[in-house]
Amino acid sequence: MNLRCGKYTLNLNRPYVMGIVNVTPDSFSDGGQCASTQLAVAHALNLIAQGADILDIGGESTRPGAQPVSLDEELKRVIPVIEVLHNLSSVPISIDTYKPEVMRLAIAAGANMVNDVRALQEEGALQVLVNSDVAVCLMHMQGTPQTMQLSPSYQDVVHEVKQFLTDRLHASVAAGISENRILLDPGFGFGKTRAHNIELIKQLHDLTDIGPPLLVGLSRKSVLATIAGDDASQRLHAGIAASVISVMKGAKILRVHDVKATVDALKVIAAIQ
Ligand code: 8Y7
Repeated sequence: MNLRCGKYTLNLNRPYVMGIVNVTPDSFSDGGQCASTQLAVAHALNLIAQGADILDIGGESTRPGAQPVSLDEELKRVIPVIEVLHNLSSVPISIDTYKPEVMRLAIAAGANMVNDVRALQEEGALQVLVNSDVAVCLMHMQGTPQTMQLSPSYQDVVHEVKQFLTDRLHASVAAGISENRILLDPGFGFGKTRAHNIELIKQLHDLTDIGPPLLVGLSRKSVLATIAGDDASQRLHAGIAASVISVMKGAKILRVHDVKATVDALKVIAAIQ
C-alpha cells in the first residue's frame, strides 16, 4: 500500500508515526514570531530524532471551543517553519489546515501532505490539491470546532462516518486527486461523545473497507481522560493503549504528541507479528 506524498513515497507496510508540531507564537513578546519559529523547528527535529516518520505542522487550534485565527496570522505562524524545515527534514512535512490559501502556500514552501479536518470541503480546497502532487488526509467532523462537542448525535456513528469518508474520497478522485494520494481519518473527538469515539475504535477495521489507509488521532484526547482519569501522564498511558489497539484494527498512521513512547509500543507489535 504506497502513499504518494510529493517527492516521498510512503510504503505503509508498517505503521507510521506522525509527530504533532503546534505553532502558537506569543505575539506579545518582542521578536516572538522568530522565537516561536525556532522553537517549532527545534521541536520538529526532536520528534524526528525520536522516530517520527511524518511531521504535522499546525497554526490554528481545532480543539473543542477554540477560536479561529485569521489567514494572515496562520500564514505567519506556519510558513516560516515549513520553509526552514523542508531543508532540514528527512521526513515528509504535513500542513494541518482547512484553508486553501494556507495549503497552497505551504505546498509552495515545501509541504508534502495536507491534513484537513474539513476534508477539502472549503471552496477552492479540492483545486489546490488537484494542482499539486502531495498527499491529503480527509477527516470526518460533525459541526465545527466551536460547537461540535455541544450535542453530537448520530443514528449509527460508524455507518455515517464511513459514508462521509466514502463521499469525500469519491469527490476528491472525481476532481482529479489520485487515490494513492489519499488518507482517511474518522476524526476522534470531532463532534463525538465518549460512546461514539469508543464505538469507532471498536469498529475501526470496518473503515479499511473503503480502501485508502487510515490515519488516527487519539493522542491526549479527552476521551482518554474520561477512561483513565484526567491527568496528563494517564493520558499518555491510555493513549499508548489506544494507539496499539488502533494499529491492530488497521490504522496505518498514528498522529501523536508522544513520539518516542509510541515508537516503542509499535516495536513491541512488530516483534510479535
Ligand atoms: C486530529 C487532527 C487534530 C485528528 C487529524 C488534537 C489537527 C486536536 N486532531 N488531524 N488534528 N486527525 N487528521 O487534540 O484526530 O490534536 S487537533
